[in-house]
Amino acid sequence: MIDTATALARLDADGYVVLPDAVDADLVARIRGEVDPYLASAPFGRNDFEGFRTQRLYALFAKAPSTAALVAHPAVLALVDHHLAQPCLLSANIAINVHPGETAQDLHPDDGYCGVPRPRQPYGLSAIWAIDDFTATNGATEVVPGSHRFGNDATPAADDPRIRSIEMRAGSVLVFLGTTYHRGGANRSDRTRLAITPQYCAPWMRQIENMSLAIPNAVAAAMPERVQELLGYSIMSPFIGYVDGMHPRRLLEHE
Ligand SMILES: O=C(O)CCC(=O)C(=O)O
Repeated sequence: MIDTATALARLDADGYVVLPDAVDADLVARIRGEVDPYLASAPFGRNDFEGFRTQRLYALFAKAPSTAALVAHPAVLALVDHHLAQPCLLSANIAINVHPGETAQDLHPDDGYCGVPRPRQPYGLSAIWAIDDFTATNGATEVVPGSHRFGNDATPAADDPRIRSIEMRAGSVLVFLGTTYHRGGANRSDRTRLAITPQYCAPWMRQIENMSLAIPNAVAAAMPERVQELLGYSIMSPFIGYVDGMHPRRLLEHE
């Protein structure tokens, strides 16, 4: 396992880092077992970004509670906590199953929706966990190294020669800054490519998934305290996130 200082140095230099074999095969199998029944009937995406040959499962804790171990993985949270104001939030937690024939996504940064001009500090970080091995042909995520420093006038082209395919074994995780340009790759293989992608954001930003409405209180109540905080059962000082003047965690007390 790469230590936190080395991982932070790589994030700073390249805008991304891979933590190989960060979870074991048992957890990978458990997560696959939880998502497979949903994937059996999940539709393909509704637009080119979601992917016309890609299935996505949203509100994932309600379907695959074992993904909490990925979302709150200490090695990932060490990187997230270093970069984001606290208590940061879980912006999204999505299963992405890329089918054969899928084309590459548009290159994009994940925190671009904040609208703050670049170059700038990241207001989000993303993790992409390989549940299948990621290969250059099966739709492995692609990144543009160093693109976290690009200004508004330097959006990389779809065929930028710097694009790098992130090949990694199942159980490994790619972590990148919200400012880093990346995309899901084309799947030219004959197998699907499954990933789980938690995305984290600053505590003052709106979450991409409306977590407190998407995840039932009873499901949130069963999650570790750090996951509850990430979902939004937390207060940013001095009082951002109150519910009726009280800490939102009180909503979980009687579940
Ligand atoms: O599936 C992937 O590898 C990346 C997906 C992605 O970047 C996104 O949907 O925002």
